[in-house]
Amino acid sequence: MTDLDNSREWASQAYGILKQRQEKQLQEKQLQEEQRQEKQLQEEQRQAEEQKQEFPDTSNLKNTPLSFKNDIEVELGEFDDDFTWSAMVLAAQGKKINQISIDEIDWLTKLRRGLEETRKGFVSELLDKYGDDPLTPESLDDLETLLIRADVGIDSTDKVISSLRKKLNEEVVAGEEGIKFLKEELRVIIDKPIRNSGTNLLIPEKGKLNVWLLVGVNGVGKTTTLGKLAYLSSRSNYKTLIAAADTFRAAAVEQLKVWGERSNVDVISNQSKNADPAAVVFDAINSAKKRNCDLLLVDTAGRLQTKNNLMDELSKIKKIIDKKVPDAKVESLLVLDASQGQNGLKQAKSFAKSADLSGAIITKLDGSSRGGVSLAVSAEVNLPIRFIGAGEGIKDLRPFNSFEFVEALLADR
Ligand SMILES: Nc1nc2c(ncn2[C@@H]2O[C@H](COP(=O)(O)OP(=O)(O)OP(=O)(O)O)[C@@H](O)[C@H]2O)c(=O)[nH]1
Ligand SMILES: [Mg+2]
Repeated sequence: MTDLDNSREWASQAYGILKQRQEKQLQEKQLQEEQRQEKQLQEEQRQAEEQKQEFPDTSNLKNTPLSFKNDIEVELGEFDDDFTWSAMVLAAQGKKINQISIDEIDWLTKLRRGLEETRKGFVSELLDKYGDDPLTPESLDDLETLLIRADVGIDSTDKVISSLRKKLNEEVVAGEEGIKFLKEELRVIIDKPIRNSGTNLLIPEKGKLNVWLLVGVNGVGKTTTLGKLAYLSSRSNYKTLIAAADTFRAAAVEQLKVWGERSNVDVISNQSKNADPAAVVFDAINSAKKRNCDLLLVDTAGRLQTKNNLMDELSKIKKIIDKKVPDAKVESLLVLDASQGQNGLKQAKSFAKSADLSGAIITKLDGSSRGGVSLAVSAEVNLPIRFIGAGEGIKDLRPFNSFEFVEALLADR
């Protein structure tokens, strides 16, 4: 492991490598574009020759995949504080300079900025206030306030603060050391359900159909998250299919089709009004089997846990999957909106009771002041967090990494 504070040099080298790599890619792209244009010109000239007197047929222009124009590669920004911090976090995880990508830097930058509201500069305030002075019971109170304010939850906060108090009783703890200790304690809490699940990273299992159901109450970001997951999985070469099983909301299918187009993934739907969600899943499984798919992503309607019929709907979907593909690897992922804080935690608890959940996805970590709810979900609902979302763009979702999350949550700048 590289010391976070001694990694500026590392970051500077990484920046140089990434910049070179990006310039090379740009040159290659330009060359490809020139070749493409030249070919197109030749083809147009050939066609013009052939159709001299004919009226031009423009019908095929409709199919130009304009949506791919949105898929612009991330640009490497300035070598600034964001870059340095992101590179340092990657270095601290033992990543080699030539292993890192612009996407990773961009994501970490977004995550740290997204959690800014949660952090509210408190850590730097704390460090400014106490500097390297030993932590006092008073500073512990400040820390406690931060954690509660960030919706970390009473249980986890108590646990962390009492460990720190214990340490304080035994030895002198400087401000920075206290933060380091705090980070470690938070990681232990968040990693526990992940370790218990036996799977560090949720990825589709090869050789069988994986079915991931996205469930959660209205508006938490299920459909958006599914769109981002489709992109992530198809880009990672998993054969992916989408089932539009939210048949309650008229616009849901259209919304999914847009996401499907962006990631080049097909959407199985039934446009008729009040179609049975389980029937859509039935059709989607048939298509997935025929196409030998690795992953079927199922979008479901916003379910209110108080409406039992909606929960019944979910178990009906599960029964269909069990019956049609008994050896499928099924994941029920609860999508939670971080900005809902303790409310989200309540939803998680009640879903966990009625739906057989296997993991959680936390969305809208950008611009929320309650990102700490992720810790409460781990500690109080015992759900492994599998992905986190911090933005509305297609690349704004990443597999969950507790080290990066805690570093961003308690970053001191
Ligand atoms: N800022 C931000 N907005 C998000 C994020 N994820 C989703 N959203 C926005 O949240 C809103 C609701 O997202 P949807 O994906 O439609 O939510 P849903 O859970 O499918 O909603 P229903 O289908 O109505 O239950 C949209 O405006 C999304 O763009 C995120 O990570 N960050
Ligand atoms: Mg939706």
